[in-house]
Amino acid sequence: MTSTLKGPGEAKKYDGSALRIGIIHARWNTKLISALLDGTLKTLKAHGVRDENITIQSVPGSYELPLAAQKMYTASQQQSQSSILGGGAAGGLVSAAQDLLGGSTTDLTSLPKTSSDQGSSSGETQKSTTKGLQQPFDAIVAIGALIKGSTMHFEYISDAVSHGLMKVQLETGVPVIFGLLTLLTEEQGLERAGLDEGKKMHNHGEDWGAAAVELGVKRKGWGEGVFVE
Ligand code: DLZ
Repeated sequence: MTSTLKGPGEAKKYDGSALRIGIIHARWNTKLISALLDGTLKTLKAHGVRDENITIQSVPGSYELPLAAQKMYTASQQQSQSSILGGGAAGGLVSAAQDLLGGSTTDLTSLPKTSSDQGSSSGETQKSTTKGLQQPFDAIVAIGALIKGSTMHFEYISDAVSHGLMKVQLETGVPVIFGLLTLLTEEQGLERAGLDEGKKMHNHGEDWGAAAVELGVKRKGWGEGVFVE
């Protein structure tokens, strides 16, 4: 990564091996999204986050990101509670109660849930793997790329999604990493996804993966009254 004035500075390397991370990404502007997703995964893994502890889901466009992030978090809590109670009838009761109290999560729980979800249309469902951590997500990365067109669409969606993601993280208390590019031109997107010929910038997904690990580790500390630096 080149050193410039702008940017988060040299990140301390946090240990992500005890973290469970959710990634929600839009499918609009797929070329950018897939590079940004790769960048995010690269740094998550470089920080020790294991494959089986990363759950990836997709939604059509960025507008869907806040709701999906919120519901993914609820689903991860549901999985965690079911696993504590050993699943089966008790787990089923917990799920049913959460459905009544927290609104239905049926839409997301009926979709694939692990990093093997790459837009399968088979409707195949996957429960939390027994290999992976059974805790709720420690951080969620929301990835999207909005490109300005000739109408006000871009302004409305950028604003709604930014506020929506902030609301989700403050209401759930789980860090939601802001992986939304709000682009005036396609070229800006290629640069920020590390895809431009001149390699003007690095892949911003790499920053998002590192931010997810740092916030995941710090939040665990805060929960225990410890300030991890
Ligand atoms: C409709 C639309 C447009 C025009 N542009 C984008 C975009 O640049 N990036 C993006 O992520 N999504 C776009 N969308 C789709 C909306 O986010 C949303 O999926 C639809 O309006 C359906 O709610």
